[in-house]
Amino acid sequence: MSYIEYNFDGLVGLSHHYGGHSFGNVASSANKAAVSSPKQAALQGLKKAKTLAEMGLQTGGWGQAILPPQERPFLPALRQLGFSGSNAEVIRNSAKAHPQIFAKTCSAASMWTANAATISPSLDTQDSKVHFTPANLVAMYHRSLEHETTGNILQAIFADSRYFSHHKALPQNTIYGDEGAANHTRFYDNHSEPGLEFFVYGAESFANSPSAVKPANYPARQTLEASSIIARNHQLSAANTVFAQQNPDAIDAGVFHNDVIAVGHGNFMMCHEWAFWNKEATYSELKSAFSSEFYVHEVSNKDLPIEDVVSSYLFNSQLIGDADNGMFIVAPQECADNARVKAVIDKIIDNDNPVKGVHFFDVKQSMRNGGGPACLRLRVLLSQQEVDAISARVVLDDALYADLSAWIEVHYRDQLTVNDLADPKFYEEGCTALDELTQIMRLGSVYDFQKV
Ligand code: SUG
Repeated sequence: MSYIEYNFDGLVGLSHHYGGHSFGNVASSANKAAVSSPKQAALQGLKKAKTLAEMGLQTGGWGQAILPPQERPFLPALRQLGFSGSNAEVIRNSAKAHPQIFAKTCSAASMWTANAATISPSLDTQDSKVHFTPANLVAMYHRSLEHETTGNILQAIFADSRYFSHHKALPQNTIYGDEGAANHTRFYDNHSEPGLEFFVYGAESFANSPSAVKPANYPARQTLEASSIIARNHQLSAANTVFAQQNPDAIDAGVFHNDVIAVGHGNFMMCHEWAFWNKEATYSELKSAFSSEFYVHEVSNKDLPIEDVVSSYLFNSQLIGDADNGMFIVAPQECADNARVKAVIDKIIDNDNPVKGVHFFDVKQSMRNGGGPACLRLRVLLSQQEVDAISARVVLDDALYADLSAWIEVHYRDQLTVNDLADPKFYEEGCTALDELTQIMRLGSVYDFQKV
């Protein structure tokens, strides 16, 4: 049976703003209160997805799909915090009483679908179903509001229980902090055979001795406990699963997810030398799981200081294609503008590994909140039968691209500040837009609008 990898890119939501909501994410803190452009952000992301869809179609190597945004402000959260009355009253009163909390309920962070869920393809699971676990994202309040709607969306798209198995998000506690696919990579030799699932965690919750390895300043968002539960729930075999810890110094330098410092695909991984705590053991565990060649391209801190890793987001590139036809790096434009990063990319392309070239994309609106090309997509490996079982309109073809572009042009604001979010009209605009989107994408009722 043939399998194809789909990149599900997150459509940027109408409330995209710079709230400085993510402690430990350098870009998010640095751009707090900057004026955002939700329209530009959504169009930039969609253009990247469209370009990759066309390239994938030409080579037949991969597919491209879209995940919808979530409703914001998220009124169920504000009501849970004790604000009551009509929608307009809830919005006005909460924005006045607790502007910072209110802004968090407006975050469009679900655009970074690499954090939406962890997904194991049917090739890797004991029951031969695709397994989905929405990430609880408990480390940041604004992101912890995503998992329920994310679960609704994934269940609406992958509805056929013959092929798809959905798990609940892990318990809402930092012991089980889970940030989804940003800390999960699937390596493989061949698209039609079981792969190697690689889980990277920031800390072990129950290793509380004074010598426990953990960051000193910023949170370790993913725990070993969370990754282990997911591997168990997804029915992965121990032989095809590898766990590794992030280097805590990297987290303290602003590397809040593994996908800010390492990216892997097929039989290749490129990473910075500070990516893993016990790097030699990690590399050799990965290599020994492969019967054929497994390539690791490690970039030294001398060639690329950690500050450049965080500002350029080189390792938040996507890797697309395969070893036979060549892999390509899909990098943020910021990498082309940094001479040191550019030199590193040239070296990767020249070296003995499957990478043949690079494409740069402008996703600046997202980058200013710490989200590069890889953050914006969730990888789902599917057989043709599984693709055929999807009834929602999510695969990005010319017609869906045209409909989504027109929808963005009509409903999105050119500019948005945090103050604009407190206008009840903004919420109403969002509900109207998302109602229309559910029709365009044939999603059913995935949102929780409160029409009072
Ligand atoms: O969780 N930024 C996101 C960025 C997520 C990037 N994802 C991956 N690396 N996979 C985060 O920190 C900032 C929102 C704000 O400050 O307005 C934010 O949530």
